[in-house]
Amino acid sequence: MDLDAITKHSALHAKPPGLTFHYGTAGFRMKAELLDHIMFRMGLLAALRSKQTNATIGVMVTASHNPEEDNGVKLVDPLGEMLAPTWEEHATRLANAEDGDVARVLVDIMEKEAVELPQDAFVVIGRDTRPSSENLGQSVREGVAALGGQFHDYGLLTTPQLHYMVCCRNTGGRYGKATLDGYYHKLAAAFLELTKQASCSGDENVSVKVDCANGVGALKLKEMEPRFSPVLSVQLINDGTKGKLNHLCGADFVKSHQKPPQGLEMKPNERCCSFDGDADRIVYYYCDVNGAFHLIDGDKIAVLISSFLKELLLEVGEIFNIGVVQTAYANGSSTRYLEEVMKVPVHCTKTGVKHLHHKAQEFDIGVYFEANGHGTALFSKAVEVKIKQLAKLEDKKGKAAKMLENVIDLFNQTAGDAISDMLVIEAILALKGLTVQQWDALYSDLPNRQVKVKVADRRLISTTDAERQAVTPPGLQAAINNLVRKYRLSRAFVRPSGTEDVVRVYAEADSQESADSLAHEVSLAVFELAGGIGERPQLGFGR
Ligand code: NG1
Ligand code: ZN
Repeated sequence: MDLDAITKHSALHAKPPGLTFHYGTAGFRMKAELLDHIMFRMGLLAALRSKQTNATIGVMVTASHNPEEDNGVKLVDPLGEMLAPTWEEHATRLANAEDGDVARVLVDIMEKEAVELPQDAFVVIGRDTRPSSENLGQSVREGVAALGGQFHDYGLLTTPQLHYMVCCRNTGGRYGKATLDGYYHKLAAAFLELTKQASCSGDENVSVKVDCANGVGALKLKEMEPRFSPVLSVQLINDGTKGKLNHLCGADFVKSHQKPPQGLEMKPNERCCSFDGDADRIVYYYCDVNGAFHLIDGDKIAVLISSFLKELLLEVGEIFNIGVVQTAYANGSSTRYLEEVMKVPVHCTKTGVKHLHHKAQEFDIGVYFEANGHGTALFSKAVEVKIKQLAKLEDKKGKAAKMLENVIDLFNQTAGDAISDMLVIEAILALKGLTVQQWDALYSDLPNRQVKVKVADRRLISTTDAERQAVTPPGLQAAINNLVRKYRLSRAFVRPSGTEDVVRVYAEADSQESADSLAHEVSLAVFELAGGIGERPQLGFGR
C-alpha cells in the first residue's frame, strides 16, 4: 500500500477539528457538512472488509428519518446484514483518526483482521434523496478506489434495496438478481401469486394511501407499482415533488406524534401507511368515523404477521419453532397478546435492528419488529428447503406450503423493508379478509409517551436487561422504580440514544395522562441524576 498516497488523499477529505464520531445504532449520522472525511474513510474500510471476506460489501449513504440537512453512512456485510461489531470499532477508530494517521490506522486494522491487500475488493453503493448524498457518495467511491477496490454505484436506492443487492451478489443469484428489476420481480411475483389465493369476495379494488416521507421510497414504489397494480393500487402522498424530506411526515413523525402526516387527507376507516426517509420502516393507521386517529405500529404488524405464519404452519402440519423479537419500546399490550393469547415466545433485545435480527436468526422462523415499524421475518434454510418440498404436493397441505413459499420470497430477509412489509401486510389482509379496524382491534395499546432529555454526557447512563434497567448513574433506577409504582399498568425505562445526543425516556400506563406524567417525572429524575443541561424538562415538551 502506498501510505503516502493514502495520507495525501486523506488530506483532501480533512476531518473537522475538535469532534468525536461514533459508529452508533445505525452507523454514523450527523450534519451532512461534517461527514465528508467519514465517507472517504468508510470507502477505505469497506474495501478492506471486502478483501477480508472475499465478498461484496455495501455502503449506504442515508440518515433515514433524520432531517434533510443530516446525513449518514452505514456498511452492509456480505449476507446483507449489519456490519460485524469488531468492524464497528474499526469504523469508529478510523473516523476519529487525525488526517495524518489514517494510513497507520488502516495498517493496524489490516494486521488485526488479517486482511490481504492484494485481494480484490468490490463495494456496492446506494444513496437516499438528500441533496448532500450525491457528493458524499463520490467520497465513498474515492475511498474504495484508493485501496484499488472496484465498485458499482446504484445511485438512488432504498436502504433495504441495497441490502438486497449485497445479498444477491454474495449468494450466486440464489436470493435474486442484483438489479432493481430483480428486486421488483422477486417481490411482485410472490405478491401476485400469494394474493391469487384470496377469495375474490369483498373489496375488489384494494387501495392504500402511502406517505413516502418525501424520500427515496416514493421513487421506488412508483417504479414498482405497475407490477402489482392489478391487485393493489397505491396512492402516493409526500412523494418528494414538493415537500421536504421527513418534514411533518414519514413513519417516525407519525409514530412519535401519534398523528397523520401533513398533506394526507384521510376518509374514515381508510387504510394509510407511512414509510421513513430511506424506506426501511413502515407504520399503518386510519381515522375512525368519530375522527379519532388509530396508529398500527411495528408491534401490531409483528402480531399480524406472526399469527398468519402460525396459521399457515398449522395447515402445513410442520412443527417449526417460531419466535417474535421486540425491544423495550414494544407496547406492553403487544407482548402480553403474543405470549398469552397467541402463545408465541417473545424475546427482548437492545434497540437497533442488528440486535433483533441476530436474535431472530435463532429460530426456525423469527419475526422481529421495532415498535417504530422497522422489521421483517427470517426463515432458516431448513424451513425453506422443507417448505419447497411440501409445496410440490397437490393437496391442502401443498397449497398452504405454496403460500408459505410465496411469503418467504415476499419478505426481504436482509433487513426491514417498508415496500416488502407493505406487500406482505396487504396480502395477509386480503387473504384473511381483514379490515384495518379488525386488525387494530386485536388488542388495545397501552397509552405511552416517549420524550428526550438533554444531558452533558449521555454515556453516563448505562443499562442492562435489554435496556430495561439503568445501572448508572447510581440511584436512577431506584428513582424510576419509585415513580413507576405510583401508576397502574405502568412501566418506564431510560437509555442513551445511539443516533442523537439525547437520553430517551419511555413510559406507559393505564391512561395517556398517567403515561405523560410518568414520562415527565422520569425525565426530571434523569435531568437531576444524570447531569441535565439547559431548561428543566416540562410536561408536554421534549417529545
Ligand atoms: P436510537 O436513537 O438509538 O434510539 C433510533 C430508534 C431505533 C432505530 C435507530 C436507527 C427508537 C426509540 N429508536 O435509535 O429503534 O430505528 O434509530 O434508525 O425508535
Ligand atoms: Zn430508516
